[in-house]
Amino acid sequence: MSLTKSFGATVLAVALSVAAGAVVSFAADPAATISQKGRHFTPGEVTVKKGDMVRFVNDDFYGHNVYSETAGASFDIGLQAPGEERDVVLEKLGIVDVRCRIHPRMRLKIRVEE
Ligand SMILES: [Cu+2]
Repeated sequence: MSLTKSFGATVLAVALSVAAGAVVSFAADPAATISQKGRHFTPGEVTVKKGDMVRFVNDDFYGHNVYSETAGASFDIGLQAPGEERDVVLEKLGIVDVRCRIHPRMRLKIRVEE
């Protein structure tokens, strides 16, 4: 039961980040799906349209914490257990640098176009 509570708290944290600018949707289909596997983002670079949803899937056997500190497009999806999916909607044009708090070498570049 504690696992369920922990997950709920993470979902709440993601929901709260909506107010800070990173919008999360649970209904739409993603424009791109990024896998986290072998401590790499796959693909390592992707282009989406403004307002598109990007889905992060943890295909590893350990946790990741995907985030971005790119100005105007910052988000933090929190600790993501193996098998979990998290969605982020990107509204700011330009390059979004995405990383993992646990594995600093993980790098993903998202290009957001009009
Ligand atoms: Cu990681």
